[in-house]
Amino acid sequence: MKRNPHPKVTFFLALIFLVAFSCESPTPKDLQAESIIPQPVELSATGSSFRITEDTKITFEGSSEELESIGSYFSQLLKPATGFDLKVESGQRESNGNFHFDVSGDDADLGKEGYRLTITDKVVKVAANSAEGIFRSIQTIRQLLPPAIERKSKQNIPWEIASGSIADYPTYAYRGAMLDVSRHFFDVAEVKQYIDWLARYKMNILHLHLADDQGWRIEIKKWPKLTEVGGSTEVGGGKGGFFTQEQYADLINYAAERYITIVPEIDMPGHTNAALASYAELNCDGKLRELYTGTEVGFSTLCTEKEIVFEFIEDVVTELVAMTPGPYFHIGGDESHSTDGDDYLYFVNRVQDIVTSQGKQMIGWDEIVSTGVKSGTIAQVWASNDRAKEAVEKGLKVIMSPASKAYLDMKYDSTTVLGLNWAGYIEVDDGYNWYPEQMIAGVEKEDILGVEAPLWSETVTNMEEIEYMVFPRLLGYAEIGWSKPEMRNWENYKVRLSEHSLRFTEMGINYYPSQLVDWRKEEEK
Ligand code: TNX
Repeated sequence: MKRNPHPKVTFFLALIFLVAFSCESPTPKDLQAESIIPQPVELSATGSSFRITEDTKITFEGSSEELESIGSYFSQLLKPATGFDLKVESGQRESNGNFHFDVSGDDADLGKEGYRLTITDKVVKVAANSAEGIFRSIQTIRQLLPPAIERKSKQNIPWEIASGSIADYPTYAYRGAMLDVSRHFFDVAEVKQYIDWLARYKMNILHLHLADDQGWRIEIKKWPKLTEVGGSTEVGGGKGGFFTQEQYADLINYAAERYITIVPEIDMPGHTNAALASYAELNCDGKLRELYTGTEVGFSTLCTEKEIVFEFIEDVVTELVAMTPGPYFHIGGDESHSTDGDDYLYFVNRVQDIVTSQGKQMIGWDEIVSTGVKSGTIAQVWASNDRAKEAVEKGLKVIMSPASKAYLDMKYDSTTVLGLNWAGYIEVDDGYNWYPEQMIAGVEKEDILGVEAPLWSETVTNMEEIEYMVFPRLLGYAEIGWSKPEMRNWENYKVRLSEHSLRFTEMGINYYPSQLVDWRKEEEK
C-alpha cells in the first residue's frame, strides 16, 4: 500500500469537507418540479432550498390562542420524522432559520383561505389574511418536504424545502367529501382519520350522512330509542353504533381545528327506516317497522300527515343545531319513492321552515328543488341536470356532486370488487377530468357553491376499504374545488399524483394503483 505523503493535508481537506456539509449549505432544489395537490394558483422557483434544523422555530407576527394552536399542530406534524421539537413563539419578528407566519394581511386576492408563501435559503414566510390561510399553507409546506416526513420515527435525512414563492387561494368556497356512517358505522377515530385526509388536500367540508334506513347514528336526548334501537345494526347485520352528543362535539372540534365544517345530514322523509323501527308513532299505521340490513332504497317514509312527526323533526333539528356551529343543515330529501308527491312538497316546505327558523341554511339532494324552496337553500346536484337548472332559475346555489363523476362509491372499472356501478365506472381520470362550471348548460360558476364527493357505504366496511375507494380519487376532487380550471389538465395531474403514491405508502394507505398512472415506487435520488 502506498503511504500518504501529506497526511495533514488530507486531514484538513476532510475537515473542510465535513464542515461544508454540516453547515446548512442549501441544496439546490426546484420548486417548479414539486408535486403539489391541489395545484397552486401561482408558483415561481428560485433554485435553492431552506433546511429545517433542530434550532428552527415556528414564529408568528401577532399572537392569539388560535395561532398558538396552529403552531403546535405544525410542530407536532414535523416531530415524529424529523425528531425535532420545534418551538412555537408568537409576537415575533421574522428571523433567519425560522418559519414565520403573519396573519395581519389584507390582500383581497387571497380571501380567507389563501396565502402567500415565500421560501428562501434563510427563512420560510407565510402571509395570509386569517389563521385559516396559515393552516392551508402548512399543507403545502408539508407536501414540499420529502415523503419520509410521513414516517412515525426519526429519519436522518436533510429536511429541505425548495425555494421560491407561491400565491394560492381556492376557486370554490365549498370543497367537501361525504361519509355515510349509516349503511356501515365508522367510529370517532375513523372519522378523525377521514378529516385528516380532507385537511391535507385543503378541503373544508365534511358532510356526515347520519341517518338512513339501516342506521340512526347520532344521539338525540329526547328520542333515545333512535340510537338504542335504530343505531343497533347496519348493512349485513353487524352491530352498528352511533355517536353520543359528546363524541359528535369532539368531531366538530377536531374538524374545526383543521378548518373543516361539518354538515350533518338527517335524510327524510324517505331513507328513514331506522327511525320508523325505533318509534311506532312516526309511521302512518302506528306500527313499528323491522330493522333493515339490506341495501334497497325508496321503501320507507315518515308519516307526513302526523303532527308528532314534525315535533320529532323539530327536536332532532334543535339538538343537532345546538351542537353544529357551521351554517348548514342537510335534510336529505332524496329518493322518497314511498311518499306521495304532494305530501313530499308539503313535508319539505315545513322542514325547511324548521331549519331556517333555527338559523341554518338548508341543503337537500336535488329532488328538493321541486318544492317551495326559499333563497338561501342549497341543492346538492347528484342525479338531474334539469333539477340543477331549475335550482338556478329559482335563485338557489348548487353543490356539484354528479354521481357519474364524483361518487367515491362507484367502482373504478368492472374488476373493482368494492363499490357500486349504477352511475357507471369512475376511473381516476374520469373522476378528475370534469369541470363543474361546464357540466350543465345554465349552471355557471357563480351559481356553484362548490364540489363534494360522497362516499356511500353500502359496500365498504372498514378503513382499508374506505382507503381503496377514496385514494387516489379524493385528491382529484380536492383539485377540482381548489385549483384554477384553466390550469388543470390530466397529463400534468397524473404526474403529480404518481409522486403522491410515495406519501400514500408512508401513510400506510391502501390506494387503488390505477394503470393510468405511472406510480413512483421510490424517491429519485
Ligand atoms: C343513491 S345519492 C343514494 C344513496 C345511495 C347511493 C349509492 C343519493 C342522494 N341517494 O341512498 O347510497 O345512491 O351510490
